Amino acid sequence: DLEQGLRVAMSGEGELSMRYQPIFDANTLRPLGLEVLLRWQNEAGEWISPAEFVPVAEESGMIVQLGAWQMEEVISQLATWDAEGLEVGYLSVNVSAVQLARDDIAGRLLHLLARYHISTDRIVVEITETTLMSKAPLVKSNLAALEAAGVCVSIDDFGTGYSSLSYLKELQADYLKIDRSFVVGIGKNRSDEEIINAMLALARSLQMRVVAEGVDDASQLRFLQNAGCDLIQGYLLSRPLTNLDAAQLFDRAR
Ligand code: G
Ligand code: G
Ligand code: MN
Ligand code: NA
Repeated sequence: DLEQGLRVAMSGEGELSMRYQPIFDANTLRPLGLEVLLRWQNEAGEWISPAEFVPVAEESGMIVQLGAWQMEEVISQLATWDAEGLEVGYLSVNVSAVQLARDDIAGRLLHLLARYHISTDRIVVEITETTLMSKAPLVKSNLAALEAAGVCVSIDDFGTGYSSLSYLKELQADYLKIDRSFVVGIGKNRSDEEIINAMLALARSLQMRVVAEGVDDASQLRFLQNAGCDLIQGYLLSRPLTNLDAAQLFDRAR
């Protein structure tokens, strides 16, 4: 089954890999950073979505080992890019609530950043609204330690969970990501457009920068630029890339 397959993938080499989706300045359209997205191609050659295997990894607790492995991989990748003189900006990494609740992820990350001489503000930790509201002591202490060290925090899939606005000011997150489900409504659904405007106003008043996700056509981009959105991510500007293609994109943008 999936759990057993994932166990095999984690013990071996090559089945698990990372893709990097660029995040662009909404106005200049220069790439400013990369979101790290996990990919799994199993022994049979099938691609299994993280939407499918991350929950399995969470339920089994494997996410702790998986997340720790991934963190090491991406920090060393960032150090390699730095050594090559490539300015890829920041890396935005999805971190599961289970990882935050069961692992000293803050200590682990800060240790890696020190070892590879990378400044803390070049890492963005993406969490969901549910994570933000967690009362688990380790979740709270991890987030506080990350924040205190200058690691950035981003609220992913914003507007799709049980948002409690009071938690937004408690954490002082740096970024808010407007979920794709609102972006698809641009030009089609007046209430999606109004919700996006309200999210932008809220973020502005809390001094958060806003990333719109899943932007896949030019009219969506135009709407978001006019509405004052800061950052754009989506297939219109770039799909998730291999490390080599991501490096090329930033090389060209120099
Ligand atoms: O990349 P894709 O659109 O297939 O991702 C599907 C879902 O899996 C998204 O919700 C995304 O946040 C999540 N996801 C992708 N990569 C990672 C990862 O490295 N870690 C965690 N925890 N979730 C991820
Ligand atoms: O939950 P999270 O926001 O981390 O999920 C990000 C996922 O969204 C990535 O797996 C990525 O493949 C997917 N994605 C990114 N841009 C687009 C887009 O423009 N259209 C669609 N359909 N999916 C996108
Ligand atoms: Mn994300
Ligand atoms: Na999202």
